[in-house]
Amino acid sequence: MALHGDWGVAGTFTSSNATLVAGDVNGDDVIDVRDAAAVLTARGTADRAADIDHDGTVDAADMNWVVQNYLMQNSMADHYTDPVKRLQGKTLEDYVNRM
Ligand SMILES: [Ca+2]
Ligand SMILES: [Ca+2]
Repeated sequence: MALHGDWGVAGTFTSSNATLVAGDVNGDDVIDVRDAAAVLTARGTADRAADIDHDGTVDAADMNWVVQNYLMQNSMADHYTDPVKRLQGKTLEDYVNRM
C-alpha cells in the first residue's frame, strides 16, 4: 500500500487531542494494523481514541482514516516505531473487511 503524502497533511486535527494524525488510535506514533484492530474492537461504541472523526460513533469511516494514513509515522516523535503489518495472522485488509 502506498503512502499518501507527508505526515500530517491530511487528517491532522488542530485540537489538543493527543492523536497527532488521524488513525493513530493507540498513540504509539505509527499507524499500523494495531490501530485497525483497535478501531474494530471499538466498533459501534463512542470510544474517543477510536472515534477518529469525532462524530460520536466508531464505524467504517474511522477505519478509513487508518487505511488512508496507513504506515505513516509521527514526524514529531523522537523515535522510529516499526509499523506492524500483520497481527495474529491478520492484515489491514482483514480488519477492514470485518468492519
Ligand atoms: Ca498506532
Ligand atoms: Ca466516527
